[in-house]
Amino acid sequence: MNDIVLYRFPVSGHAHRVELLCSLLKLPVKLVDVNLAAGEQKKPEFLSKNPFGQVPVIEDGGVTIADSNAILVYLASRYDKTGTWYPRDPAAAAHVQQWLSVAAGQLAAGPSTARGIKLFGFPLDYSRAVTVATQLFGVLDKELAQRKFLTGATPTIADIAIYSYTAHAPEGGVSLEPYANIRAWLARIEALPGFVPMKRSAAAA
Ligand SMILES: N[C@@H](CCC(=O)N[C@@H](CS)C(=O)NCC(=O)O)C(=O)O
Repeated sequence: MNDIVLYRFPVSGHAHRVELLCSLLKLPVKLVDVNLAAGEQKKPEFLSKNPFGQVPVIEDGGVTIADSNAILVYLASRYDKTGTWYPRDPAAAAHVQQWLSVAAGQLAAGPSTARGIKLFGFPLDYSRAVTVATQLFGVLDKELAQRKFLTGATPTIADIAIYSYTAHAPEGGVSLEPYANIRAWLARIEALPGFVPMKRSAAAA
């Protein structure tokens, strides 16, 4: 199998979730760093891969896919022979999709945005981001009191999509101390064979 090319930014949680799934599935991957600070993602060559001008994007043979959650669906559907990472059963698949929507919704607007404001100076509303993060983590902690992973006893791409920005929430000034079930779940993911971390950034003051 040829390398899957992953266009990423080393401290992007959206890109990390793709790198993490590739590693867990033992897929050969070539990482290509895109210099977001220099605006490389808005240059015509990159826009031809993703017209929204964002990482992550993958190229797999002749297939180009943008959007982290779409990439997770593609990789699990194509390469996970066990069928557990993105289950085919309609109800199980819908439960996974529910968390992918949370990843693109509350996780992006909450912990990810708070981190973006603290680390990169995004001109966005910090107190709103913290409110969304707090609401999300309250729900997540209750859900994870009931099962080992987000949709059941084994991990799926739902867990991978939610993992990176949750684990790095303290970098955005959102503490995980109040959420024992979330912290136990993060540890379970970090114990999976093939787990790779995202580079830590200095925690926000
Ligand atoms: N919905 C997209 C969001 C990706 C995203 O927000 N990427 C950020 C890095 S974390 C990016 O490329 N930002 C650069 C820009 O928007 O110019 C996904 O899930 O892949």
